[in-house]
Amino acid sequence: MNLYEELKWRGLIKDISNEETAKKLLNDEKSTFYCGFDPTGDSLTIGHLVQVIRILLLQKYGHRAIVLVGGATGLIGDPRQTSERKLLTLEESLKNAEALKKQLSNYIDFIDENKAIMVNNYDWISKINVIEFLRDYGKNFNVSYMLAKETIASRLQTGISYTEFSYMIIQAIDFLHLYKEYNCKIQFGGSDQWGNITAGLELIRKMSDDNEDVLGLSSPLLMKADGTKFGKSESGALWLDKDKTPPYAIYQYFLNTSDSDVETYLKTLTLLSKQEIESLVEKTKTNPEERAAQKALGKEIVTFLHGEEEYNNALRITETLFKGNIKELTSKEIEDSLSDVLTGTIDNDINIIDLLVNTGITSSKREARELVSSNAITINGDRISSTEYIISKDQAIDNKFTVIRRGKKKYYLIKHI
Ligand code: 545
Repeated sequence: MNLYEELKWRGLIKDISNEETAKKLLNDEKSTFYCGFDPTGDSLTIGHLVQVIRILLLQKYGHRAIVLVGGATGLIGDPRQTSERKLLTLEESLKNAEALKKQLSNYIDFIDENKAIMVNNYDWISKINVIEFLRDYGKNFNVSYMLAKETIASRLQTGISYTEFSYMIIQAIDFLHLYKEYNCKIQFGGSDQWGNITAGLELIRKMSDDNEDVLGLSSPLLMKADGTKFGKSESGALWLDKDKTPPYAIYQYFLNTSDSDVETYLKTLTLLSKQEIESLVEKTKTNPEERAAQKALGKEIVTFLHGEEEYNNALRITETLFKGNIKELTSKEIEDSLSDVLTGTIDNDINIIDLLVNTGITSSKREARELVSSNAITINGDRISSTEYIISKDQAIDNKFTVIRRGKKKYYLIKHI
């Protein structure tokens, strides 16, 4: 399998500017490619992992990566479907750009310049003055061409500022700059980037002489088979920063992948080989209860993002919760793993039946009593059978948390203040 075939097999190609050029640049030559990230926040999310993995895949085939952090474009704002972005201050943009650079360096090795380079478009965009911008670049963009771009067209009703309208020109200048400076011939991104990528191809075609060989590629945005958004947990986005999203939460998210999504995620979010992925998918069919594919997916991703130790930790927490041995966990681990099921906050002692009803864990006192009497409730890992049991801060884990387990699987977290 060559690279082009592998990209197709992995489902990483949605739009492509020219198939012949793709085969030439990806299979027959050693090329330089780039992908950009705007510093709109101080961490990437799991959605960005597709591009990070794709960068590594192209590198594996001997191509050179340019990772662009958008110090300049971050100050302008790539138009979203919904509404105008709030402008970042220069300080925010610089601070976020530093955080993103650090994060990307955890996954991509920038030591050898022949393999990967990190650039910031602030370095060249900030030097262009307004006359140059309008005369040298603006002349190459026909307004009706710009209006026809999906990102712009979809905002004409709700309104779009001249600032965001101009964004594609800046991203196009970047592609031209990297083409001239580094002989960079390929740009890729998610399918939301297609308009910006093609604007760059267009500009290179118009502003340079030998411009046969440039390529744009986009990948489909990840979806879940049930139509819900990929990469969102109960408590919001899944960040790659482990202080924002604990490795355990990432592991759980992927462990819970449906059988119909697991193949797509293995192909786009890991570098496991075709053979390995096919064998895992096969296991999903022959022995779905085992969840071998989901386990492998979770293992690959957590190990890639946070290392083997954090993966082992996530696995240990998973098993401990499965067995119900709550006392083996630290309060930090409890908070990390159960914050999605935080059900109530209490500030004084309370009877178990009242707590179950007040927090909505059961819908009536009768149901609560039945559950307790039939040994279906455990508190911090201990089975409770008395309906007179009092829950108090003194007995909470680190005086902070009470963990309620209903039946075999359902957990609830109560916080003491
Ligand atoms: C800027 C200048 C360039 C080339 C690209 C850019 C950035 C691009 C963009 N990309 C997105 C992004 O998200 C924020 C990340 C950090 C918090 O806005 N105009 O910067 C996402 N991108 C990865 C994928 C994407 C895209 O980084 O392309 O589709 C998400 O999957 O939305 O010269």
